[in-house]
Amino acid sequence: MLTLCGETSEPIWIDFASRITWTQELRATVNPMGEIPVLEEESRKLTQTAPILLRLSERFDRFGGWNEAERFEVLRWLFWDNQKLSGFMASYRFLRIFSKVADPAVLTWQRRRVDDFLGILEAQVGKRPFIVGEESTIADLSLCAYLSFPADETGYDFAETHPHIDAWLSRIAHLPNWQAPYDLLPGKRLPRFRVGPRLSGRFCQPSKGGFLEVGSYVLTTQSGRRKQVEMWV
Ligand SMILES: N[C@@H](CCC(=O)N[C@@H](CS)C(=O)NCC(=O)O)C(=O)O
Repeated sequence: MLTLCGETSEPIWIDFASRITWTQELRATVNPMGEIPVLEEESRKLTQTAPILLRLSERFDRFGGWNEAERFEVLRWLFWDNQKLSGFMASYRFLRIFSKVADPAVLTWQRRRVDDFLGILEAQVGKRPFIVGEESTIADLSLCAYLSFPADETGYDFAETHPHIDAWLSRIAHLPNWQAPYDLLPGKRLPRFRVGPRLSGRFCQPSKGGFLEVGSYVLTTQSGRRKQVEMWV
């Protein structure tokens, strides 16, 4: 939102993967709700994306809708997104991509819920260019957030499964100053490997399926010898 408004901001990387949001220190000093994102504004720390978006929309007089009916729609979709689409998509992506202990039954259940929510979004953006009408609003920015990650992270190839969502995401990506998440956010994309390094002519699969991460692995060669390898991108 700040970037779309032509504003500069300084991103601060935090070690989310190490569960920093679970620490008392973060809750005492940054956000008692134990969540990111946080927008620091003149030493005030603002949290929860929907009120942050509303505040920025008011401040910059952008993306807020043109009349009362549109502003009501913006609120309606923001609330829906927080509870439903982004709410589920965020944890689905996290469990699917980053968790080593994701229960397949939970993933299946989440996927079914996300499928349903995407169907609702597909119908909405099939009828109008943006969520509430002809122009983009913060409802679009909220709803597109988790859908703007690469397909191997979302688990959806929208061009195949949801052509209206795909076209809507493309309209958003063409807004002046738009930047995709990995161009905007600090930190590195987690490297993921569908197959590991070749050893003795074989591909090494991670023991429980899923993806290998950079680090140190013990591999067993065809001759049965164990070998320590480091994996880098
Ligand atoms: N409703 C919140 C959701 C924020 C949220 O869930 N953030 C995740 C990271 S994307 C988080 O901090 N999770 C920490 C946790 O669940 O322990 C918002 O819109 O800001």
